[in-house]
Amino acid sequence: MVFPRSLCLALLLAASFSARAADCVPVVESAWIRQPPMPMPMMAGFAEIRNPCVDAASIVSARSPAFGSVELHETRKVDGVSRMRHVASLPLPAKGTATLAPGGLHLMLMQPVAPVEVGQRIAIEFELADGRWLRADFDVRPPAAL
Ligand SMILES: [Cu+2]
Repeated sequence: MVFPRSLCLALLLAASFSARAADCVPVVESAWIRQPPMPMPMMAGFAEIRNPCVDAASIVSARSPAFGSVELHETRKVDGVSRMRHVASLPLPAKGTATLAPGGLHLMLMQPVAPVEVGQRIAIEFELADGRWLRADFDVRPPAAL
């Protein structure tokens, strides 16, 4: 029995699309850590997390070998005063991007295991709700960097 060529092509395409959906992972880009202007027990990390996939995802935790504790935080102005709150999960819409930037969502990096120097690259991993992990290297930049 011979399949029409167009049917074969359709089956191949269907197979590759479903594999792509399952294998698709969000990507961490433009990742950096702002070194505090003076030695402090915590510093902030920023990045763009792009989700090129057809399925939405979310980040539920983060960790780094360079820090004892890593949390997702959001800075908000309440009555003119900047306050930070812990964020339980960070949604990554399908084909969308979540931005961690100064003044908004950020990674709070606490309990550094060693002094963090400008120019270093620090590995941070993000846990997705489905159990997969994203890994990224964060560039340490001087305090004035925006
Ligand atoms: Cu914070």
